[in-house]
Amino acid sequence: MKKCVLFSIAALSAVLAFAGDHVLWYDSAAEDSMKGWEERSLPIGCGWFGVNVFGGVPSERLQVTEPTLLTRRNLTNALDIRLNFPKHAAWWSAKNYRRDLTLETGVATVSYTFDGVDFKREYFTSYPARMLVMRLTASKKGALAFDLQPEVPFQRQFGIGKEAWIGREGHLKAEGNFLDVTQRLQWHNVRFFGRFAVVTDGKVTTLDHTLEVADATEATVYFSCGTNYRLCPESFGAAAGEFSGEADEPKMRDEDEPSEAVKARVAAAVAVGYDAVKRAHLADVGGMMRRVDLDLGAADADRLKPTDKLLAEHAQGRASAYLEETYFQYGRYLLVSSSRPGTLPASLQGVWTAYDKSPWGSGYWHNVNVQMNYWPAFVGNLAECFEAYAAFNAAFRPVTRRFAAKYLTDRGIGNVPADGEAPDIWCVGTAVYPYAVCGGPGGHSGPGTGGFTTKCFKDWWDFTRDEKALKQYVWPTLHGMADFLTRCVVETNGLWLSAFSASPEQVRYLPQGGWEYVTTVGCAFDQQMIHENNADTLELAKILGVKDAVTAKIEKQLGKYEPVIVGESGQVKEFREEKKYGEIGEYRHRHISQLVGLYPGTIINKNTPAWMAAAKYSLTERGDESTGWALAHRLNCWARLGDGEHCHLLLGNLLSKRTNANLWDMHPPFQIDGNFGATSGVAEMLIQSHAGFIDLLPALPKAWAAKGAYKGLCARGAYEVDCAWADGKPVSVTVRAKKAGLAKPQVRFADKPCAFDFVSK
Ligand code: FUC
Repeated sequence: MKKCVLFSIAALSAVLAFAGDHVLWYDSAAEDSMKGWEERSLPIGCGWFGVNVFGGVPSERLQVTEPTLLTRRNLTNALDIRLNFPKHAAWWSAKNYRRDLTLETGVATVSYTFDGVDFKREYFTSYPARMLVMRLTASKKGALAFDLQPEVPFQRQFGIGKEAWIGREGHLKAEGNFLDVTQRLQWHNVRFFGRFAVVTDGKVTTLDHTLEVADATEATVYFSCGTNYRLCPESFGAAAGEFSGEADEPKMRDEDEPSEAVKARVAAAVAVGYDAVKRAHLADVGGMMRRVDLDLGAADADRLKPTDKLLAEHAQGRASAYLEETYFQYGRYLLVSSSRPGTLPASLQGVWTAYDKSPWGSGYWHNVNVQMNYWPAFVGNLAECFEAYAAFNAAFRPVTRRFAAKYLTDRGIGNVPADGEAPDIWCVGTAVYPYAVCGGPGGHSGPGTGGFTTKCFKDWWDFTRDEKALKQYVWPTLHGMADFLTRCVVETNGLWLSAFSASPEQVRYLPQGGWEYVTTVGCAFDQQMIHENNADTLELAKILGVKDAVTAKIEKQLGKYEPVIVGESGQVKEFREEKKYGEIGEYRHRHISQLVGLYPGTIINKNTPAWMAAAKYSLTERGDESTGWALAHRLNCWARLGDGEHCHLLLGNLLSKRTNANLWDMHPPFQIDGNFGATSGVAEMLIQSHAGFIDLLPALPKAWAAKGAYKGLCARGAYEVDCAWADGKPVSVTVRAKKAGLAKPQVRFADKPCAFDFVSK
């Protein structure tokens, strides 16, 4: 008890205000550098665009990412907003500095005291208003003064030929209370428009490209932006990523220029005012975030510690349940902030990049990364976040039809669809960008990438039983992929094996030096994902009453894919040719592609104990050290194996070795998939539902066993589950049907039926 005395009243009241919520907070600003951006800036976002808050005292930097602002396969920093506070140049005189982000509200604040006056900046990005709102206040009348000064980074002259892809120009125009930003990126003819509007009780002066606010007590700055990007098959280009030159690259249309829409949004926000815009934002983000509560028994004292200190303690072996809860909710927060109906999906960096050329172009990588982004969506009660990916996938699918044909032709597989046949056939290789699909499977990743993708769609249906989504997206996506995958296999000794096959990015080191990707026939990744896709498609065909050439083919081939083979070491064989574990490929490769049937797939489950044992062997040999997302995939797999201690170890490794002070996951560099995969991994520790029943607390570690609870995690069959536990056993369980007419599900704990309250709809 005595210890409480150590906490200052100010710190305590700050905590009470956030009771129950999860807050990232720091007692210093992020350094104004790439390192500061990656490690310490705080991300807010509304799917349409993302913003990183640095929180400097003399000069605030708010870095804006607009996900369609690409310079040929490279997402680039859209804008840096500077708020300069000339009167606070002596930043070291600032007291009580705090910078925070509350996950349940999506509001970031920066506050400090200067010359006895309390200054506060509040920031949020509203999805309904498509707006960044900056609210600045001073505790003393007229003490607030700042300049608003945006900068368009990385401008370059327009070029010709190979130089054209970097051409970028930006213009600023300040007039009255408005400041407009126009940009043009040459390569895809991207036109960007952004508008700021300042509403204040002080004076606003226009100076060149700056708005100066003086003698104010409060000021609200609204900012919205957009581009002329259109999500449709034509935007993916005639050559769709075959790198054949500028002529084949899509160009956006001048007539879709976004300025009128942006101006209208800003005018609407100004008209309704700050309170109304904020209310709508809180209802939106709060509504989604508060669907799920997780209580792992966090210590109140941990709420009082800055996030970077908690993280440092965690790395030294003092696990913090509060940090673990926060990290779990952060994955949900990042998805809510980066992927919404109507926006682009969450990319490799979500919707945040400050780079000129971001790592892997901030693309959508289909051999694990983009799927991982959506693993927490369904179990985490955020199904609508997946709509952005579903719409994106629907837009690029038609473009891949000819890649599917080319893939089959190039490899002499036959089965090439004739014109008019197989209207929804599609395929996916690895990289897709907003303006390009980079070919079909091949190289380092086999056609199983498609089954890996359709798994998300099957989960969408399973977790929601949303019939509209089933007809509009789920069925055509699975069916078209089944059409492709059933053609990719050839009959070999009674089995149907992927004629070209590659376990994503597995390499073989050559005796003469160097390395090559391992390519083969029928490796586990492809066979498992072909099996899962085909089985899922057949299940849906039965629901929809469809019988056609594709389902006939599946019926002929399913059961002959041999998705799992146990090898001489007792491992799940990654390659058919392998006898002992690790004979072929890197022993501790980051990808665990031979285990995709364990997670996110379902064929390796409690009903297949021999395969579970083999999966455990392979996972153990693969090791607990890897890149961020690779640890997250391992975490999900260990949860499926029911090993809570191993899960907790991996969660610890992620937090202590692959997590920045702002809790962003590090591949390295920053890649958001690890955040999302970690969130789904924690959920998998607490609830699973892939084996025909709801399995409660399947991988609860000792550290969380004494007492805890969750509310609102989801299960297949369209149920929401609340569960409180003590001494590692459920003490109160409620299952709510999300749709009318659903039957009571089977619920188990430790393989035995478990009592629960059922609430039908
Ligand atoms: C896959 C991974 C890499 C990286 C890249 C973006 O290719 O193998 O590790 O995450 O995607």
